[in-house]
Amino acid sequence: MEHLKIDVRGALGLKPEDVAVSLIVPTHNEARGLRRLLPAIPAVVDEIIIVDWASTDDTRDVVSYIRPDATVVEQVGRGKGSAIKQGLALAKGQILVTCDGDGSMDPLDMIDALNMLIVEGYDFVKGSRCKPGGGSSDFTKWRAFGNNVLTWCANHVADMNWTDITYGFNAYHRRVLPVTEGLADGFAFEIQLAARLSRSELRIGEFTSWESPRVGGESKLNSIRDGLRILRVLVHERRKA
Ligand SMILES: Nc1nc2c(ncn2[C@@H]2O[C@H](COP(=O)(O)OP(=O)(O)OP(=O)(O)O)[C@@H](O)[C@H]2O)c(=O)[nH]1
Ligand SMILES: [Mg+2]
Repeated sequence: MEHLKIDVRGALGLKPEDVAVSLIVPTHNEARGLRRLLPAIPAVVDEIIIVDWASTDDTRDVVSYIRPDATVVEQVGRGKGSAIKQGLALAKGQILVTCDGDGSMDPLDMIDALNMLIVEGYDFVKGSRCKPGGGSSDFTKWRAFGNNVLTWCANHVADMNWTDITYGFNAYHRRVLPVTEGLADGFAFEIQLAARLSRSELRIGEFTSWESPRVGGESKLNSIRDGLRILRVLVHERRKA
């Protein structure tokens, strides 16, 4: 596939040893999603880390068949945020990208994110389905409403202009890692991180992304339970501000 050859770093004359890119993917029973995701990862990614929580499907076999070079680790804690923190701690790259394993995200979208980090000097960029050029074929009316409410609350708390606070496709420069310490272990992790970063001196931005419905398997998100947890974390962030 031609797009696999796209290499922001190579175009700048940089080598993997200058700017290595690690991709972290949290998974729980995502064999079908990984069959779509793994073959589409662009060549600029040097290291793939799958942080798996107790999968009982073929998740591990799919990884070892399609990307035998990937590292698969068993999650130590619980929750998506905890899996991401574990992956970030293991990753060796200077640029760290997180992406869901359910096949809903197009890893090619990370090219814009890498461009922003490597060329334009951003420290953290967050994928957005709500900026022009982005979108989702997985938004029901209720999901879009919930996302808008949480994005509005987060912006209110953090005095920022995020357009899509709940989306989990993010790219970090290693400099950002200290900010992740002590953040939530569940789905609130990414929202809390976005709130903290917006109060920091770090340079943050958004890249556009298109989301498809998950390819198979089951959602781990409980809109009400996780939405309430996110709101609680946002209130906590407001008190700290
Ligand atoms: N390791 C690990 N991965 C998790 C955990 N919870 C969710 N994930 C993974 O995190 C990613 C996002 O979870 P999803 O269930 O797709 O959440 P979502 O994208 O908000 O919801 P859907 O649109 O319904 O898929 C997927 O790759 C999940 O397998 C967890 O506790 N541990
Ligand atoms: Mg998903």
